[in-house]
Amino acid sequence: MNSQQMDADWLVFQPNPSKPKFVLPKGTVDAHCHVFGPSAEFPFAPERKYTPCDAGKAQLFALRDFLGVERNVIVQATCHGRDNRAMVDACRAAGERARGIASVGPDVSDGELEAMDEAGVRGVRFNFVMRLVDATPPEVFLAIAERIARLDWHIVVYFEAADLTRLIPFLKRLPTVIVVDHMGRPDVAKGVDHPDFQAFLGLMGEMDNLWSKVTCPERLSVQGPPYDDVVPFARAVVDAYPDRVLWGTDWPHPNMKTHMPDDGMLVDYIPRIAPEPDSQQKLLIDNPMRLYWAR
Ligand code: 0GY
Repeated sequence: MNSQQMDADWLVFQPNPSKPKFVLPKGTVDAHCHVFGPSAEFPFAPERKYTPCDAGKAQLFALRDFLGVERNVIVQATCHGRDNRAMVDACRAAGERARGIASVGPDVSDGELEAMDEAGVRGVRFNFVMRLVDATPPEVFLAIAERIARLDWHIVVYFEAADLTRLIPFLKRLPTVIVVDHMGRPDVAKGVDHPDFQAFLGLMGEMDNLWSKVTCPERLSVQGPPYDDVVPFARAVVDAYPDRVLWGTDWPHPNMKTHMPDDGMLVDYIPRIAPEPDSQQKLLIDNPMRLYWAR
């Protein structure tokens, strides 16, 4: 099969990121990244909402080694729909150095779940961002949640800040650890003290199974690099819940419109949101190891 043509306005990841000044501690996990294809080998799904550039496992592993990352958590990207083959292939190729998060429908078989578990998949992603996916009824997600809980997997949720209030009753019914992508995408222009972001922090206080990725300053920032306006948000989550936060690059940065981040700069952002060695150890190593590498 020929490769699929990327969208005309697609921004390609930076091929030569800067070398970070911050030296990542040994064992660091990039807990949010993706692979796209390559589409000649792993075609993008017919139901996709965007067609990206190719960004396969070889390029991901090269970035991992360049940045000084030890392990990756590869999250199924919506451009591959529920066809998890590219993500699973990358997990298998990385061996113990990668884990995966899948996207599945109600028709997934127990055998398929077990095969993914064996490849290193440890969770599913429930996506509520409608520019990326069509809506899934909550009962469908809840039925999947019950099944994957038996495998000791967890659930990653992706939603916009405006949807949090509506989703709280649903989140409270989920039986596993829940990891929220990108701090629930706060509107950083409103400031860290705004009731919307305080409600998210409050919910983490109420639900001790709720974790947050303190990822994607490049996506949330209004000011742009070096993302000063996002620092207080990530820092607030790290300070309040140091045992339930994860860091990641989000390489290859799907759907960025304003600019493409420098992955080296995203590493240099870490000490700004987790200044102490103790909080860095938890954010970069202890938390992701507990969640993804317990077995
Ligand atoms: C992210 C963000 C985005 C895309 C996806 O799976 C995806 O397509 O996750 C986005 O466009 O905001 O977390 O990578």
